[in-house]
Amino acid sequence: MSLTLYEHPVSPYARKVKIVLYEKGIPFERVYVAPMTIKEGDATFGEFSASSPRLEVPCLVDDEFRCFDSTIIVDYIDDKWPERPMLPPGARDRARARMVEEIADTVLDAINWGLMEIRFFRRVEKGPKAEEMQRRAGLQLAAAWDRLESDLEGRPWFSGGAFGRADAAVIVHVAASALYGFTPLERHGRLREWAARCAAVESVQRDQGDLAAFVGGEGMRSMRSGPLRRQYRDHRLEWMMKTGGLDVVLRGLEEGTIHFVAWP
Ligand SMILES: N[C@@H](CCC(=O)N[C@@H](CS)C(=O)NCC(=O)O)C(=O)O
Repeated sequence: MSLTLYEHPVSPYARKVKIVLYEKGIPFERVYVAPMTIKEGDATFGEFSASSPRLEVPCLVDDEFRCFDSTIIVDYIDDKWPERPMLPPGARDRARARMVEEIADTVLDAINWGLMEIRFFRRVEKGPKAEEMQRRAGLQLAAAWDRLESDLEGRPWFSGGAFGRADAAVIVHVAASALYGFTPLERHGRLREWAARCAAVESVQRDQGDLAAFVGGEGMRSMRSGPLRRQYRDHRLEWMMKTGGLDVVLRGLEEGTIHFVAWP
C-alpha cells in the first residue's frame, strides 16, 4: 500500500486531513506542494495536477486512486479505515458535526485567509483601511464563535463524545486566528475550554509540530520572497469583496498577482 498526501503545512484543509490521518494512525507520505508557485516541469507537477484539477492542496493518492478536496478525502479515509470513526453515531449528531466542519471550511477559512492577505502578504497597505478590515474580521469571527459556542452545548467535542473531523477542522482555524490576535471572547467559555482540550490531543500536536518546522524553515522564507500569485475563490473572494477589499481584487487582477482557477 502506498498512501501519499500532497499538502502544504499552512493549508487548513491539508491540516484537517493530516490530523485525521494522525488520529487514525495511518502511515502516509507527505509531499510538499506550494500551489502558488508550482508550474509545469516541476518534479511534483504531473501527479499533483492529475490528482487535483484545480491545483489545490490537499490531494490524496492511494495506490492508483486519486482524490481531491479535504472533505471528500476525509470521507474516503473514514470509509476505508472505519476504525476510530471521525463522526459520531446518530443522524443528527453526524449532521451537526458536518455543519461545524462546513462552517470551518467556508466561514472561518475565509476570515483567516483574509487576515493573512492583509497581515502576511500585505495586500492592503498598513493604515486605517487595513485596520478597518481587521476590525470587521474580528466582528465576523466573534459571530462565528457565537454559533460554535452553541454547538458545544452538552458535548465535549464538535464531533460528539470523541475528538473527530469537525474538531480537526475548527482547531486549525482557532489557532490561526489567535496568531492574528483574535481569540474567543469571555462569552465563549465552552469554546475556550474545548480549545484547551484540543491542545492536549496528540494528532493536533503533531500537526502543530509540522507547522512549526515549516515556519522555522526555508519554506516560509520562500513564501515571503517576491509577489505571489494567489488564487481567489468562492468564500475567500466573497470575504475580500464584502469586507472592503474590492479595490484589492481589481488591482491584483490587473497586476496579475490574483488569479482564478483556469480549469475547466
Ligand atoms: N475545497 C478545497 C479547498 C482547498 C484549497 O483551497 N486549498 C488552497 C490552500 S489552503 C489552495 O491550494 N489554493 C491554491 C492557490 O492558492 O493557488 C478543500 O477542502 O480541500
